[in-house]
Amino acid sequence: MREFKMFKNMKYTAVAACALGATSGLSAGTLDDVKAAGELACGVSEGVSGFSNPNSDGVWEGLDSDVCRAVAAAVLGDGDAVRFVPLASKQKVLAVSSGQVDMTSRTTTWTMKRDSAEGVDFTAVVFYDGQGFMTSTQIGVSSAKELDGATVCLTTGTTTELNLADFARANNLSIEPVVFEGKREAVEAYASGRCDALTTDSSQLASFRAGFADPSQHVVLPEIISKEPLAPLVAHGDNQWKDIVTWVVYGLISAEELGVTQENVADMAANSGNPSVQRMLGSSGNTGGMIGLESDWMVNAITAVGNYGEIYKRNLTDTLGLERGVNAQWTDGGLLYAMPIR
Ligand SMILES: N[C@@H](CCC(=O)N[C@@H](CS)C(=O)NCC(=O)O)C(=O)O
Repeated sequence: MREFKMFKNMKYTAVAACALGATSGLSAGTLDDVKAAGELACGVSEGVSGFSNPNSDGVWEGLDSDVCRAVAAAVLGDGDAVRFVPLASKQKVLAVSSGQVDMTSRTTTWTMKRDSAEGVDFTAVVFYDGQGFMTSTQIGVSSAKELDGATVCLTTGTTTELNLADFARANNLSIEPVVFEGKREAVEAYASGRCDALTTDSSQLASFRAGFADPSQHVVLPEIISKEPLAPLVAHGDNQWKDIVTWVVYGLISAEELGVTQENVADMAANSGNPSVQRMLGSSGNTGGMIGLESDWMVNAITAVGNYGEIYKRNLTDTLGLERGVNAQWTDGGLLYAMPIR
């Protein structure tokens, strides 16, 4: 058996980096609440570049941040009317079900347990992910199946824990999880050599690796051990609000499919002869009215952040080098298939 550093029976209990604010309680009228507040309270991560991460000016960037902006633009006509609320993994479901935030857009995997038993609803998948492993090149493994006897850092309250246990059992490996309260603690512990490997969604591994002083000293192993469909969350029980967030995401994906971009959206709204474009942009019928919004709901969303492909390119391809892969449109062999706006 390979020699790994052993941290058996150690459980690091660092304090979560983000405090929960006061909860406003459940509301059946989130749309009215958001309008009255004049802003969308959107739960995001503690900082994952490419998904949600504040830049040096404190402006939140990333695909998940842009989904928050798109919803704010569709609902309030202003993509900047977002209050970003960073949440540790273990807080992300409760923050929605308790009404502390209006939604989360935060690398959260759609699972049956969360959807059925934890007071939240998932909306539409924004990124198809899967769990992977990263190790230091000094460890010298090239497959996750060589991790017998290894310690693996992860964050509590994530899907990661069960997946890791399943993977270890299925492959007859003895893997010691080292569990942390927050992402920062887990990543820092891994970087400082306290674990042999780090496990989480593979997109996050790419993000964390890119942030290391010398990324070439870390390797993401080839195995993907789970399905992690990531989707924004809303509280269970407010169907109109769920419809709004769901259809804004489908609108962003549809816009890419229909060739509507941040640059051409105004022109398309005025001049497109395509009935699908006309319906989405409110130049024929009133799809916005079906969900309690103005007819220009998607014009505002696309003006604020662009279509899904533009959002993906800006945040994930240009910065982290992530290809579209399974997150390509269904017309390009991927899994993105927006329900029709009509
Ligand atoms: N998709 C996973 C979450 C993955 C996740 O959150 N991972 C840890 C990895 S260290 C984390 O806290 N990431 C940073 C963050 O989301 O703030 C889930 O829904 O449970």
